[in-house]
Amino acid sequence: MAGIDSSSPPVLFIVGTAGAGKSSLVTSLQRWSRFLETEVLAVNLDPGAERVHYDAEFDVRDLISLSEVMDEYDLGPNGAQILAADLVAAQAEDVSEQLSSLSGDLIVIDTPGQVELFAFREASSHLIEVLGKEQAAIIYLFDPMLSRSASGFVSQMLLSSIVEFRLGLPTKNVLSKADLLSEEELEQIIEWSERLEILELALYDEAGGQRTEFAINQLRMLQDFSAAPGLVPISSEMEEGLADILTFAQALFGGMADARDGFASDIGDEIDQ
Ligand SMILES: Nc1nc2c(ncn2[C@@H]2O[C@H](COP(=O)(O)OP(=O)(O)O)[C@@H](O)[C@H]2O)c(=O)[nH]1
Ligand SMILES: [Mg+2]
Repeated sequence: MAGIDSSSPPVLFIVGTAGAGKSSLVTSLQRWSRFLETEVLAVNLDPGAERVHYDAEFDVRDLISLSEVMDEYDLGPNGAQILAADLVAAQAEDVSEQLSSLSGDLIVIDTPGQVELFAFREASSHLIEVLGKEQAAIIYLFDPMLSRSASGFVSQMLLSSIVEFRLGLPTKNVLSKADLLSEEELEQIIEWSERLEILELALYDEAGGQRTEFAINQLRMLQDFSAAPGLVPISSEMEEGLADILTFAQALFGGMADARDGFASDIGDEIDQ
């Protein structure tokens, strides 16, 4: 099979709900890394993207055009997105062959607008399988506005865990567009991510006992499994927190260019258990 061999760059899938800032993060990671000695290659797997602002080494829109899918199969935009995701998967071998010919330090992959198109279609698991699970991880973006309420925050923790479980890849949660939050809001959200008992109190105030108990019990269990706990604030706009994403990748894959061959991740092992 045409899987990425061990000399190919590791892969970060950028995942999150619609408008969470995925495409912007790919753009700013690429722009920012140009000032470092790290070559970040961008890949677009969103057939529905109107336009992207990064230089894509590979762009799925070269294979599949959403408007053509709509015309050919007589579908509206939603149906066409779903079919397009499946059409991409049918070409997973081709896609992975093209990606495996890339050389650089890190591949960052922009995923379709709606998280379920990436996480819940058979397509993506197949693509990840073909690309090679050993060298891949997820950056999961939290929406800043939704994160301001305890229930919104908890919902995203649960959703991120579901995506992690579903795709079976180590996952790092990041708080997207942190520049849109006040200092107090930011502090509170970070505290929630670090101290479950504080989050529990806030959720209790907002949602009452029964819902809180349900959610907190789930989170407690999930936390025991989390490979990379905590939440890192980032801003693509201000180019803040991007180093933390590279640090996560480095911890996981070894020192990128040099130590990549030594990657036999503890984190990956934990997830497999
Ligand atoms: N203030 C601010 N806006 C952002 C940031 N990142 C993305 N956005 C905006 O959020 C909107 C959605 O971003 P996009 O990257 O297209 O989201 P996607 O659907 O997840 O790919 C756009 O209007 C972006 O300009 C950020 O770090 N700060
Ligand atoms: Mg996008």
